Amino acid sequence: MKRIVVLGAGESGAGAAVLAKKQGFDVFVSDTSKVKDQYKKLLDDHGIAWEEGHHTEEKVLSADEVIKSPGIPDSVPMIQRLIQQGTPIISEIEFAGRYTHSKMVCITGSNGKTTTTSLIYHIFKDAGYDVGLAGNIGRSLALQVAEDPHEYYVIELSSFQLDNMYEFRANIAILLNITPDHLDRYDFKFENYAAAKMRIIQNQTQEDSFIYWNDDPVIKKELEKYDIKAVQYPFSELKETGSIGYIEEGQYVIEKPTPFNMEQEELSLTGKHNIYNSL
Ligand code: UMA
Repeated sequence: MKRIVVLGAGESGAGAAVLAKKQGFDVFVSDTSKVKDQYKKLLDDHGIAWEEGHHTEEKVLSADEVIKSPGIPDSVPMIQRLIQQGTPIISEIEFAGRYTHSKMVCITGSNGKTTTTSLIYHIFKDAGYDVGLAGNIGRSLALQVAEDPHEYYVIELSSFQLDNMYEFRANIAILLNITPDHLDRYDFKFENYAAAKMRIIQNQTQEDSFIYWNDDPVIKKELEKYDIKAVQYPFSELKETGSIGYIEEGQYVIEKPTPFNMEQEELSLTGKHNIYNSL
């Protein structure tokens, strides 16, 4: 039986472990700190073996595949050992993506992603769609795929989650902005962090959509490096060449794929940043 080791027993790790168990893997969870009671209970309820306070080397290094919580940096010795011995390391989102055919709406960016994720989820929910809210916003995608599946997921993705994503495909990818953040996890190189953010479009096909802020100089520069397959929907505050979403005469205007207008005043979110988030 394939052995999956989950490192970190928080929201991300505990959810990944439940899904792995349901899929019939030999699962072991390890956390260097004390595990919160709610996650201990979740793991125990599913008969999943776990440890706290340390990572037992032989139990971790015997994994066929490791699911790493986003809060664990690559620099920790156990991760370095796993990399050295060639054990594949993936994120919980990558793992969850293998066991669902649901449509994925994924939001990343340095700022505004929680607001935008919440707003999209709210719109889907109000429109009557079967939708789950997941990711960096604080809810495990894997746990929902295992126990409470939905037709659509609206997922906030941090750069840490994107780092260990390889095959996962975002049907709709939204990139709000890229400004320096978490650089300690990226060798203090901004380009490494920007590259992590751009992973949101990897694996997108012509059937997918890519929505991004047209006026972000960093995104603009990054876009030149990629062969983008998805249909692109750039937005900007004001109407400009290329943008399909903008503000004009006090209205939100969306040109494509379905023309849509809305009075700016009708939206309860105010402030400049929320113009971008709303677009
Ligand atoms: N740990 C080890 N070994 C180590 C180091 C840490 O076992 O060497 C353990 C810690 O003791 C801890 C766990 O690993 O118990 C770390 O887990 P985690 O921090 O990834 O915690 P989770 O509760 O699983 O939360 C994670 C995200 N945390 C981070 O990215 C730091 C949550 O985002 C996210 O909501 C959750 O998964 C579900 O997807 C939080 C966050 O701060 C909100 N995100 C950052 C941000 O928004 O700026 C990126």
